[in-house]
Amino acid sequence: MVESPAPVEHRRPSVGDVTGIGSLLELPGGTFWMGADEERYPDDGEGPARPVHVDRFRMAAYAVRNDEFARFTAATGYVTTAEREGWSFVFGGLLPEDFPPTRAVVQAPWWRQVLGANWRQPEGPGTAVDDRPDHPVVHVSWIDARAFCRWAGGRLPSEAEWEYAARGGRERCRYPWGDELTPGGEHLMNVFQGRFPTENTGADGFVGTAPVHAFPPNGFGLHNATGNVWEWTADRFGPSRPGQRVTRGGSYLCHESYCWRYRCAARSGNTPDSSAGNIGFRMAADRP
Ligand SMILES: [Cu+2]
Repeated sequence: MVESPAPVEHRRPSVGDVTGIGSLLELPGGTFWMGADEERYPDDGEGPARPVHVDRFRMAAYAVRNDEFARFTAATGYVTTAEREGWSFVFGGLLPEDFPPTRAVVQAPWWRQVLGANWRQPEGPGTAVDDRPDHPVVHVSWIDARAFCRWAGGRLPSEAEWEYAARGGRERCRYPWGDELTPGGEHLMNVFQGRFPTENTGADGFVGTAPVHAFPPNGFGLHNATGNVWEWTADRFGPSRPGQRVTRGGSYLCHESYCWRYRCAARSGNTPDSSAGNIGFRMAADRP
């Protein structure tokens, strides 16, 4: 018996341009509790929870979609880092059984270095995004994300802005809707179900990426702040990971057994020229 989830309080601010690129919401800003005191990943720097102020700003309701990124590259001729370098990281579980041998990441063998993988061909040559225009663009580096935002008249969110927006006005919760992963048994984001990394049941409806508007929005109107794809932010990770930029939100590959980072406070990072099939971004902008 699946009960409907507890109603989520919708304090949706005035919606800006919901049809344009990034569908920007106008967020009021204020002081919120950033971070968490969860102790599972002390090196990530999630804690301690502390009050942080953000000024009013605009934040996209969705991650940038494939069709939006296509408009950018068509207009500018922009070539992404993965296209220039000729490869990107693809989750092995998304490749066909007879896929030619690839190099794997030693500490994380489910990540395969696939020649020809990029945002146009997310699982390598022969794949395409024609059937997923409304899915988040992936295989984009921080450099690519910044270039898109500049073209579209926005910018990447700061890490604090990202978390403030992801929380949607709720205080000190793990997830944008509360503390329970699947309230009443209902899936509210796209993460990994099954036994990571070999058995992906897709119980939430998705094995790979989901459309950016899948699942109900949070209290500010953001969809898929947690889950689906990691999102680049403007900020540097800090001294423990020199040179890296912060990513937030976790992805369709997060599973409690291995990467419990599909929480509002969770942090990760990567070098600005890195790309993978589970990293995208969401655009922010100043308020006029
Ligand atoms: Cu993860």
